[in-house]
Amino acid sequence: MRMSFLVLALSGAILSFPAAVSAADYITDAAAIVKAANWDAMETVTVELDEHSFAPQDLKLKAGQPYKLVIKNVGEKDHYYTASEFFKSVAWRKVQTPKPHGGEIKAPYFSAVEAYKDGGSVELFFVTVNKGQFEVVCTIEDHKDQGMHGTITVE
Ligand SMILES: [Cu+2]
Repeated sequence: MRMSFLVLALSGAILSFPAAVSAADYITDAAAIVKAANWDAMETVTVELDEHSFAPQDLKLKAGQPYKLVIKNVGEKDHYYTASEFFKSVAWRKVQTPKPHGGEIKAPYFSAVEAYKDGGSVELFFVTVNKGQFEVVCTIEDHKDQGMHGTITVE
């Protein structure tokens, strides 16, 4: 009797624990997740940044799926795609700007991407891991209040 009570108390503690730590963490075993993923099944999703919107405003992604997310600025001002919690919730393969004059970055996580005005784009390659709904904003001046906010939902 005493034993089963202890197990119940423990499992309650374990169940409540991941939600408390996941927001502050990033995906530490990203290399293994990226290596195991089937990149032939990669899906490409493009978000266009303009004055003052994200199109689409709300993204729905599947957990465990490899993606190429293209952040493209079709506007006349520089814009940010800041999704710090989402960027900590995926396994990163790389971030690149297009060839022939672009470059590539590999990093465990980061908080924001800026795409420059008049057609600048940044390509994000990752595997979705954590489910949830994450906020996206443009942090420049009053762009968020003017409409540059949205969500990324991973199901
Ligand atoms: Cu903006």
